[in-house]
Amino acid sequence: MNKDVEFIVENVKAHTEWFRNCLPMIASENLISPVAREMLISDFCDRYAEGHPGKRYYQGCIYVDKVELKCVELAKKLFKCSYADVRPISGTVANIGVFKALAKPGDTVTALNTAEGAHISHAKFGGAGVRGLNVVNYPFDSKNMNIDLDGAVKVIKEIKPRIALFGQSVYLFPTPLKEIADVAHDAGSSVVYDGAHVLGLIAGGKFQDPLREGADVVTASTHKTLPGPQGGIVLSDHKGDTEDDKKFLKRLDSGVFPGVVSNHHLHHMAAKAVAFAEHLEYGKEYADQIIRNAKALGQAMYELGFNVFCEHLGFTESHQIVVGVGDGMGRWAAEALEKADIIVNMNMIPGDTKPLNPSGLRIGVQELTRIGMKEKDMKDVAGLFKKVVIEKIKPENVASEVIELRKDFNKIHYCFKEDEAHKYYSITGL
Ligand code: DSN
Repeated sequence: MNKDVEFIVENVKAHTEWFRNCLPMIASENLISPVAREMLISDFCDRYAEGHPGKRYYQGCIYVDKVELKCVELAKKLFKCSYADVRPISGTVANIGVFKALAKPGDTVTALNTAEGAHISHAKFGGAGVRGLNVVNYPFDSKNMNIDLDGAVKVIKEIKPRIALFGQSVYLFPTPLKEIADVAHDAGSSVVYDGAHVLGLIAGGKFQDPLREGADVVTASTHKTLPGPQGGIVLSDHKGDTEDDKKFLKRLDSGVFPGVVSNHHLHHMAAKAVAFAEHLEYGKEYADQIIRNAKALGQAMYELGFNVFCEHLGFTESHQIVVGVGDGMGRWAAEALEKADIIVNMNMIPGDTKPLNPSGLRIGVQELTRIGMKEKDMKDVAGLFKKVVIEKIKPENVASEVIELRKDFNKIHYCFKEDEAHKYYSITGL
């Protein structure tokens, strides 16, 4: 190896060792299972397979096709729908593909503002802008940390957007989708729900079910509460049973390929298939424990004096809680916690205007749940947050307590071969 390669390997190893000993609480991350990880390092990672199984532009796809057909079948089963495209390589790519399918440059999409929880791909400066779309924001109810229902209905009736887009990255409570979808359809809009953060909760039957509540399309990434590989997905329950509906599905299909991917990432596709199969088996139990843990962490931090949002609503119905840490103090808190080996992200909260100097933290418990933590452990975690953020104990001194707590959690749960995670110790953060 030369010096550059040694440098890269050393740093990946150092990162892995760090994450084996820390509390990873970024709400958009998770650990894939041992079998899914094996798929990522398989020969699939070296190959090409544009198009669909049986209609490829390349030879050599005999086994790839079998896996991809299984992946689509599992996705349809898991999400109870008739259409699944497993090729998008990220949630943002899935969104841009759907924007391409359902809107033209110059059209308008309605969505929440990023400062109030929307993903950057919903914004003019992100994916929506890439497709040349104008974005009009729904009003936000910051007391209840949710879309303002009456305000959103008014905006949709007035604007008649090509796409009424929903779903959030700061996402505590289900969107009142049932109440809005009919209005959007009457306005001639397609209803698109970005379920990236809550996909595993939806599949586990513990959050809202957007395809049953009026969404024409669900887009998502596949690696947050759904603990799959980094990647994206497009889902719909449109059946293609009329000529117009057939055209709708054809547009969705070509929005993804050739719209936004040429070769999809076959190793990620195989790992998605494993994650879907495992979630069919364990998803209900996993989603249930995630939400219990998030509520327990909210309660424990609240009792320790933190400004945990939405106490009046039980803090959360998802994997996240949001905590206000004082005007412009989000960066300080996140950096101090990092020094204590507690990994979270600073986040804007309603009223903030500076993304790099916000006043809140977004905290996710899906990965701690994945390594086996339960409600009682959330109390310990809350205590560590208090030491760093409220008592302002030197974070480096708290780190040893984090390592001590983490010591008992070194398995990946809610998947097959959970006892074989040790085989991957050199390449996983476990
Ligand atoms: N920006 C990511 C998040 O953390 O929510 C999702 O892509």
